[in-house]
Order: sequence, then structure tokens, then C-alpha cells
Amino acid sequence: MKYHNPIIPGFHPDPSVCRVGDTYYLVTSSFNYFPGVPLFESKDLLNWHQIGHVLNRKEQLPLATSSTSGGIYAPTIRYHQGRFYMVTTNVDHGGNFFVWTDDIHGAWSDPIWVDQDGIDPSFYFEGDHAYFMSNGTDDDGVNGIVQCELDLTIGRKLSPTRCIWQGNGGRYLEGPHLYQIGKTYYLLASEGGTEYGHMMVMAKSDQLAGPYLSDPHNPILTNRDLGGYQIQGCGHADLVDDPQGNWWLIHLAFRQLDQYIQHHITGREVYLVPATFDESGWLQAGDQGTTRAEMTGPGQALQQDQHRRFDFTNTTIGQEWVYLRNLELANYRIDQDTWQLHGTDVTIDNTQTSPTALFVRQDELDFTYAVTLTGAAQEAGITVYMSENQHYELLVRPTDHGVELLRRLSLGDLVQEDHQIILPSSASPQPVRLTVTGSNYHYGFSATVAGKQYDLGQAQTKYLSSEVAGNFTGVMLGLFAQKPAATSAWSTFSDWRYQY
Ligand code: 6LW
Repeated sequence: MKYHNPIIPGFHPDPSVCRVGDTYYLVTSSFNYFPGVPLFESKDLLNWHQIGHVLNRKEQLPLATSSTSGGIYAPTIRYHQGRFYMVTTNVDHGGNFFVWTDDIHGAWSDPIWVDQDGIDPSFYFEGDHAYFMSNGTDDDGVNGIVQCELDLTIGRKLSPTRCIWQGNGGRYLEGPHLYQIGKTYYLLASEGGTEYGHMMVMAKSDQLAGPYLSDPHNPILTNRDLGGYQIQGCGHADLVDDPQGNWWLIHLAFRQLDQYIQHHITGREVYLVPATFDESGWLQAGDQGTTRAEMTGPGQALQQDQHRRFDFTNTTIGQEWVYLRNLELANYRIDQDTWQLHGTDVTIDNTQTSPTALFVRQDELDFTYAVTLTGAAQEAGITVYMSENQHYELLVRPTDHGVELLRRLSLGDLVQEDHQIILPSSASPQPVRLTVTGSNYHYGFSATVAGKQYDLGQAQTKYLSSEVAGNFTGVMLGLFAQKPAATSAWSTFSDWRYQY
């Protein structure tokens, strides 16, 4: 089959996948967004649809004070003896924990905390035994991929933690996943850091606890040597077989703004490559150890058109829509066609608590995002949001001279407000149509009020990139309200469209 990468676009890093019969389940990291750990389902590895989030209760996901790139790090999903397990790290609140469910479409358990530190936790099951792996430090102070046996009822260690592999020499050995294939144990991990040097490495052993022998072909997959290629940063993979016995690697990578500009804004996305074992039992992956936008693999599955049209009726809060940290429900009035937001003094620059804002991911570089806003008793509008330090707004706010429409660009200490327009007073109670368009290099801002169109300029995309922001997330497209002039300030959003 021929298919196009990424298979899941937009900020979805650290994918982990498992298969149950003919159905695959996939989870990704979510950092400081709530709900956490998006959960996807697929019948063919190509076409994924989100069935919810694993962590959707505050008790499972405390996020107070989690800034961008705090909160939830890389998860692993596994299925064992009729039960799904998802193990991950809340780096700000308690470290490693897991949750489980017997109904993948239902609720997951409360967290069971694991008394082992490190990040990128993973489970491997053998009979009634559960083994925990992560990157970290073992009981003797040795650093690398560490392993211990775990009591799954209470998360307690049943064996000392031992380092089983120290990798292939690259920095940041992380993302371990262990498999038994035939009689051999395979350890898959990543090195080089999640930027341009990222790579996947493997080792194997006859015994679960090692010693693990590095694959002489390491790295088994990387795009670090593909200069002038848009897809970079391939790493953090999970291995899965299909019912026909073919092997596949699912991993993260990112798309630069173009083949030469080393900035990316859509976060780390999900990629798929075919893999095969050679005669010596080593894994060969991708297109000669690289990941390409256009790939060919075994099977007949057809990839659906990846263009999307979203509106309020085909999106759900807690599914496509997420919040920052633990929301204040009282500030949202959500109904079928109109969403009302009540802002507080917590702005979208805040890193401690939850501003009144809802976000979807920017999945593609070319898009249109528009909404009609009514109400001018607070700051409200659209945000193109990478982090508390990097975001662009198109907003309406009350001033002494009347209702003002403007653009604000916030890049760390540089905050610029421009294109201010005082709306004609006859227009001020009227709805304002706000539009942001995306392209590789620019976001464009415009508005329509009482039939009159206003151009509010363009801003470069690259200043919102991960290379500038230095965090783990991707650009989100949000609706927000803040700084109310009165306690009764509510802004009404309607006719929202997001299309790419
Ligand atoms: C994650 C690590 C990584 O824990 O980035 O790319 C970190 N890999 O494995 C956060 O996503």
C-alpha cells in the first residue's frame, strides 16, 4: 500500500501503540493540556480516529503550576490478560504512574503510583509478571534503561531496579520499549535528543534482564543525515505487528516549515514505517533507515483524504478541544451552537492556573480558523498559542474610547499591540468575525464588522516554532477570554470554522 506521513498530524508526540485482534490503540503525550493522553483507534494503522483521552479526571491529572512542557510526558499503552494499561509520568505531580481499564471506550482507573523515578516508562508482561522500564538511574546509581518487576496492584517494586542497557553512545537515551519476538528480547529506544539528531536504536538479548547487545546497524532509523528534507527528528518509536505478521514502527518526527527552514510549528507528529527482521534477527526499518512523506508498505489499506472541516457540531470538548491545566468549569457555558466564555484575571500568559481558553491543535500549515465574537466587556478573541511566552492574538476589548479591535504579538519580553481599530459605536454591539489563516511562513489576521473588512496584518510563523519556544508542544488554535471589566462579562463565540 502507498500512504502519506504523518499519519496523525499536529502536536502528538511520543506515540505508543498496541494491537488487540484487528484493532490498534495509540496514545501520545499531552503535557499541560487537559484532558491528558489522547487515545486513538484504528483498524489499519493508517486511518486513526480519536476515541477520547485516557486521563480526564482532575484526580488522575493534577496540572496546577505545569507550564508548557511540564505535566504529562511519554506514555506507553499495553494490553495484557484482558486489561489495558497506560503508564506515564506527571513530571510536576508525583512522577511515574499507571492507570488501567477493561473497557477501552470507558473510564480508566485512578493513578497507581510507581516507586521508581525516570521518564518514558514502559511495561512488559510475561505470564503473571509485570516489568517496568524507563530511562533513569538504577539502585546502584547506574544510568541508562532501567528495569524492575512491579506489583501491579499497588505499584510497588518486587525486585531491585537494574540498568539493562546504556545505549549506543548518543545523548538522551530514552523511550524504551521491550518485546519478546520468538525467543529473543528486543529493546527499542531513542537517542540523540528529540531535535535534529534524534534516532532509533535497538538491542537484543536471550534474557529479559540482559545483557543486551547493541544492533551493529544502529541507528536503525533516523533522518538526521537527510539534509534538505522537510521531515526531521525521527525517534521515540513503538513496534507493532499486524494480523498478517508484518512489522511496523510508529514514531514521532516533525515537519520543518519547508525543506530548508529549520523551524517547525505543528509539534511532533505521528509517523508510520514498515519494518522487517533480517536473517541475523536485526530490524530494518523505513526507507533504508529513513522516514519519508510518501511511503510504501505491505497490505491494501487506503488512506482517507486528510483534509478536515471542523465546526462546533462535529467537535467535542474533551476530545478535539482541550484546556490549559485544570479548568474552572463555571467560566464556560457550552451549548450546541454558541459557546460563552467568562474571562478572569488569569491570562493565557499564566503558568500557574487555568485561563478561560479552549484549544484545538494546528494540524497543518495551511488552514483557516474563524469565529464570530459578540460581547465586548472583556478581552476576547482568537489565540495562536505555542506557549505562555509565544502567542499571537486577534482580539476585541473595551477601552475608554469604545470597543477596540487589535492584534497582539507576544514573544517573551517583546509584546506588540498594533492595527488597533476603534469600532464604530453603531457596530460595537454587533458581532465581529475574526479570521486567522495559516501558511508555511505567515499567519494572516483579518476581521469583518458590520459588512466592513479589516486587514490586521501578517506575523511570521517561525517565531512560534519549537526551535524558538524550546518546548515539547506544538501550536494550538484557541478561543479565549480574560481581564473582564465586569463580573458579568461573557463573550459569545459562534459559527466557528477550522478547515485545512
Ligand atoms: C519524552 C522523550 C522525548 O519524554 O521527549 O522525543 C520527551 N522524546 O522521550 C517529551 O516528549
